[in-house]
Amino acid sequence: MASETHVLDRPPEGANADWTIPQGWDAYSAQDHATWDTLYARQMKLLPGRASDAFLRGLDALKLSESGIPDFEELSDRLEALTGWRVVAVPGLVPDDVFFTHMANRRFVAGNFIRRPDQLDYLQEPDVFHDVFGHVPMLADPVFADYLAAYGRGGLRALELGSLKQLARLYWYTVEFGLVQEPEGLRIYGAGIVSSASETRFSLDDPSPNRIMLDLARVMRTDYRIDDFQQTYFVIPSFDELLRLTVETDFAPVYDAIREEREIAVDAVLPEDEVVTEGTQAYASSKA
Ligand code: HBI
Ligand code: FE
Repeated sequence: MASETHVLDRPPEGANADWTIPQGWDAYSAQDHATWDTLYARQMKLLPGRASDAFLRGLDALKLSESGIPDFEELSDRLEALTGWRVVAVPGLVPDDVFFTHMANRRFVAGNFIRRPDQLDYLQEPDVFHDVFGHVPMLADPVFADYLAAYGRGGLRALELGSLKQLARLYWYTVEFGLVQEPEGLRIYGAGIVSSASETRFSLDDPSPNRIMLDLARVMRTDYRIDDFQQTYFVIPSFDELLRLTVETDFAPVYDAIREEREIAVDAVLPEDEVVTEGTQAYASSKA
């Protein structure tokens, strides 16, 4: 959900040098908690049978079903006992090096604000519902938790190599908008999808988008949309495979190889793609 325009270049008033702030749980209004409960109830009507097993197990393990916006300290104590991750509050999008340093140290940065009741369906910046309901349950899964920590380390390296744009696409098409194959069929694990009622349906049920098996170099060349449904979703066979890919790949030569190649359009299907479903792109052309 990173929209570059909103990233400040220094910690705002009152924030620590690492951009963390107190969550301010006592300051949430009854309306804030009610907004969380409304969003939670709406997603839980949709997600059983659509979200990955790991996501649903994470919701239970972290007791996110309890009412109201979670207290990050209590949530982090449960999460840390499972996979060593903690959730830290930040005022909004943080700079890349800050983001990746926290991630490499198993600290997930989460906005402490929640959307207004009139923004239930969409907001540009990640709020506490996108960050905590969308991202945090997957961090209770040991394999995915290792993947995201490895991604954080990879992000710091990509910064040094000037290849962050390519690596950000891997994040986008996995952590934000990823699908995974399970015995009963495709399931959602991407935070941007599980936290959105409309995209939860669209990503699995709509004939419009492509669904293509993830190939690392292919994803890192593929553009993405930050302001509308994805026109292509990438599918992984398992989280074990995603972790293996990330840990076993030396990214530097991949960055060099794809730097010479053209970017791939959001709706493209290539001859070498392992296609699960080729989309009609009817949604995208209806919006054009
Ligand atoms: N990238 N640099 C940067 N900073 C962020 O805060 C950030 C990001 N990428 C994705 C992202 N935040 C969102 O996924 C949050 O939900 C974490
Ligand atoms: Fe996000």
